[in-house]
Amino acid sequence: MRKTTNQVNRRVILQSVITGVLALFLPLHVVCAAPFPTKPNIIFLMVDDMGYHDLGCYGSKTILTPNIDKMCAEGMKFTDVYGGCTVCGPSRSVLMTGYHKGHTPVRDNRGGIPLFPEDITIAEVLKKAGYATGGFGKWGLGNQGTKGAAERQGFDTFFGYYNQWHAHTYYTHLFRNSERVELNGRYTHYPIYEESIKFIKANKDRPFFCYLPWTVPHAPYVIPEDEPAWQLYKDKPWDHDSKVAAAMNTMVDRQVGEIGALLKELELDDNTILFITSDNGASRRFEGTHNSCGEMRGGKRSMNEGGIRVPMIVRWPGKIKAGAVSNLPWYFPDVMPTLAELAGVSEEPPKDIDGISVVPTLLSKSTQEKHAYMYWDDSWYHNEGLRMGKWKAIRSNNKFKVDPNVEAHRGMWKGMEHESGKIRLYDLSKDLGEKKNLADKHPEVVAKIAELMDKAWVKPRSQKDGGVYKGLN
Ligand SMILES: [Ca+2]
Repeated sequence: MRKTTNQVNRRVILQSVITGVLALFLPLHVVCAAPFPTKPNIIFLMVDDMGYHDLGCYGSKTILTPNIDKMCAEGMKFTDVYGGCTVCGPSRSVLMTGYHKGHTPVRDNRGGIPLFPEDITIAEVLKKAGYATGGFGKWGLGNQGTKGAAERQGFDTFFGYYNQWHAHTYYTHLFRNSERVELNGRYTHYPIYEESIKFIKANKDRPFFCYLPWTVPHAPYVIPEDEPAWQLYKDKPWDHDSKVAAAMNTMVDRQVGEIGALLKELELDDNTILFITSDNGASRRFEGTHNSCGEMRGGKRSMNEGGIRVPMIVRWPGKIKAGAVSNLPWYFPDVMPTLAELAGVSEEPPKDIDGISVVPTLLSKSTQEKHAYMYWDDSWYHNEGLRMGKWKAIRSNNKFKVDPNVEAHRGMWKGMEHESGKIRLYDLSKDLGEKKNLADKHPEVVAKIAELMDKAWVKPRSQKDGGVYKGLN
């Protein structure tokens, strides 16, 4: 790692002094436990509803993402990473808490269901490790002013949408630490991006966690007429939404390039680990234009691969091997223990979380612990999903009878495939499209998976809204 700049040197000196002082009071093994001499900055970019195949480096033929493709070539590309859920809110709950969808506090997607004070978030874990914590985009885990609000869940500052339904418009007001901010007609993504940049600059001399749950390319498909990315697509012979979705992704790509340039300018590049992912599968497959889910079946809200498998790029110059590709299956519960290990506080996350740190894989070590299985459920289709090695199983509508609010959604999805309680089984090594149900051929695998699914899901606490949010105010 380069330590040639004043900024980095100051930080190293400061941390050495702190470590030295701590060494006077702590047992030797505690002082030696920090795996990285300088705590890396962490930028976690999670765009919204972007499909697995919507980046050039993941096979897109129509969407231009040269900056992200370059980041991918300079870092590690994961082929088998999954979001926390099929939809926005619960996926964020899984990400923030390290508990999978059968355990995490926020299970439904109505937007205002809050985290509680006793819930431990990634931001709280990193704050304890001395990180500045900032979030910019869509929170979705508690309305402004509630105990679930981001600034009461470990973030020094949060700017953006608190209730995710508010994020269904790009011309509105936003909130900063629960205080309303008028934007006077600006496209919301611009100030969200600008605040992200300000946070990085303001915290260049100390470790920071910059959480970027940006709302694009989530619907509605609107973008300013003078946005440079729009100029690249506005005359394409595609339907309007295909053009705007492409422009939204290319806009993100430009901004990723700008963040990369800023990190170099601030001489933070070598000491910053950057994650790029999406919160769930593509909301629209854009068949015939972008083919956002490729050969995978389903999309957002589906328990098939198209609904939960997401791109994941991790870049850390000098630490992560450039151009590496990993097929390790992992998912959002793993982010908390991974970031905790990077920050040198592996003991901070609750002991019973479902995640496993993937730091050994990031550093190309052979000591990676693997999941016996990964589990999801959704609260809308009442499907459960489980991946165990090559096997992927989906069970429909087995036991979600508890919450009358959830029950109310059921009518919205009449006509869906609901073979109540029956497991469908697919071999992902041969059938990524989940077309051939092998359940009848492998009853022993099905029985094992049914047992795992039964154990993985516990009844959620109340999924009621926080009670403060009224419309968009
Ligand atoms: Ca989403």
